[in-house]
Amino acid sequence: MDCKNAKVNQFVKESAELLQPDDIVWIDGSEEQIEELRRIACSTGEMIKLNQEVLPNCYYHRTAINDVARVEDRTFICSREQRNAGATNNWIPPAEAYAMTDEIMRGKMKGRTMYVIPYSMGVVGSPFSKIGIEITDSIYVVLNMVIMTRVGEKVMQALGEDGDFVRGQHAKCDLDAEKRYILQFPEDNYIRSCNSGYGGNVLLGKKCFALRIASYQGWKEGWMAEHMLILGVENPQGETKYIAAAFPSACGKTNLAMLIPPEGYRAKGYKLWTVGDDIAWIRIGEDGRFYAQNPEAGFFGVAPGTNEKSNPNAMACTKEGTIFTNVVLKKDGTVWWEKMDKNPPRDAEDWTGKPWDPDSGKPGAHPNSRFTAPARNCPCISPEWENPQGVPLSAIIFGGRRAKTAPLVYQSRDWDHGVFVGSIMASETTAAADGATGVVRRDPMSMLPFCGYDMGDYFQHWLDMGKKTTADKLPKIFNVNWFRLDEEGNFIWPGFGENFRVLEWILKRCENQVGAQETPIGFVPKVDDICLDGLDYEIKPGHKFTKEDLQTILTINNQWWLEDIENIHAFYEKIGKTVPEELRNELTAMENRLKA
Ligand code: GTP
Ligand code: SPV
Ligand code: MN
Repeated sequence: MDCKNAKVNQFVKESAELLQPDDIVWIDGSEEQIEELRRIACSTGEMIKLNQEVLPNCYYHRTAINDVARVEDRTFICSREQRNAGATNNWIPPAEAYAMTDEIMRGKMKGRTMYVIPYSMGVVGSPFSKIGIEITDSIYVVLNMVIMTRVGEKVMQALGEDGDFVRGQHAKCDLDAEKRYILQFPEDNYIRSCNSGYGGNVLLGKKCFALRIASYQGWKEGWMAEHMLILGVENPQGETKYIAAAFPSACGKTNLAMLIPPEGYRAKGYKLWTVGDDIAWIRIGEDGRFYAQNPEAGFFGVAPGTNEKSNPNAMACTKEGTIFTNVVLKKDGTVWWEKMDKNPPRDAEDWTGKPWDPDSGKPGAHPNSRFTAPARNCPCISPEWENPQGVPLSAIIFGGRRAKTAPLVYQSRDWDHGVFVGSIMASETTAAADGATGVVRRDPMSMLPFCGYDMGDYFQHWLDMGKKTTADKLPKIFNVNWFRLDEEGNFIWPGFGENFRVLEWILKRCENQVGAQETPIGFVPKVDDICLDGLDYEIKPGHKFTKEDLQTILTINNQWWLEDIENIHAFYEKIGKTVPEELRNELTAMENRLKA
């Protein structure tokens, strides 16, 4: 590929000097080149070609056993001043970070090929898209980027001779967990990743660029990069309203983004459309409304728990052109994961490549095993998903995984209160990141691991965005929790497709078509306003979900909330002086209402 952009050529040259590869290959995005890379990856064992009759163009990959999730404690925001990374991010001064990783990465591509991937986040050539160049020595990364972003020649053309881009360098090195670093340099538009081969650490367009770097760019340029799905709900009159929702990793974004409404709603003519499942770039349009765009082109989805009942649309996405990572590999060249169906395969290999005994009590697929599937495969992909302007938002939803305290759904009183609701989000940790799972931690706007600058400044940016338009144009802000448990640890709410019942209430609230109950934390539905028609769910054998159960998960327990408030105070203290006054006042006001 002929590159006329001097800055790109310079970056490639510098990278080659550092990494010392035997060869340099530019990814042009052609089917021939991609096919050749698949062939090489299969010949070295990096990938396995799956049963092409059942899963055409699908491949299988295993990561190293010590390299299965994002590594938050090894992820750094290398801003010039520590104050700009803020108290919730790890920080190393940029000069030190470059020098340290120069040492780690020097010469690490000797005997290897260096791939140069020009990619666009967002539709190629749209004024709202941004371009990146990723350097990598992993064919797995190249093939994933081909699905997750738009790559190749057309991107170079859009970049032109002088266009600017985000520089990303990835080298697998020795997959040494002690020398694994995921570094973002927001002021330099630069990303470095070494000693990992796992998704979120190495597909640099995703969390590193489209969230950490882009959130910083959005702060400077007056827009927002958020860890949000985007969906459209079409009503029987054919009107579509759009919603964006921020849930932490492995807390239900892909599932909500692709849900199938319950039968009763479908019969009336309701439809759900997927715009994106993980990241939203949000700008204010000329009409003053908030427009959300999905910068990605594929889904890097959690495999376990995905099945024909919970998420048939996601299952359909994975039938062609998909890469499966760390799932069970069956003898017939197909794949399996926990809860795919009730027939775990015998004679299969687990995610580590060992023969797997389903009765061993050990999972066959890693809990953070993933599929990488093209968005175009999605049966409910929105006709608007590639609209470069994005889609206008009626509502923004925050949500976490909370066994107690947070009700099924509540609405904030106004924008500023909504920002407060996002800032106090908390969720139990999941397998999507290294470390203990099931621990409740504060995760504001589900951006704790992804915000590229100071969290207090980020809250202020949210407040400022609200001031750029009039109240009637602002999306209404809600909070949901699908994960309330009973005393025995069963999910009380049916979740998945049944979440549509909550979306209906949310959209009715946006249109002023339904009332609500005012509580110390915000507006909660009256129990009769969440439609339960046709719902048939057993919380546990012999206990069908009833209106009383709905009442339970809609009731605000002041004591639980007051306990939570202690933790929120501590979190705000940790962020420090940059927490906006408005949010501190909201916290005091909520505390007073709860004590009253
Ligand atoms: P990331 O890709 O890590 O950002 O995750 P995500 O937010 O897209 O989460 P995803 O939709 O993949 O769901 C993660 C896990 O939560 C899966 O095991 C799902 O089965 C489960 N899950 C999703 N929605 C629901 C729900 O409504 N109720 C319950 N009980 N579980 C759910
Ligand atoms: C997440 O962890 O939120 C993901 C998966 O979407 S990863 O790309 O690994 O970050
Ligand atoms: Mn995610």
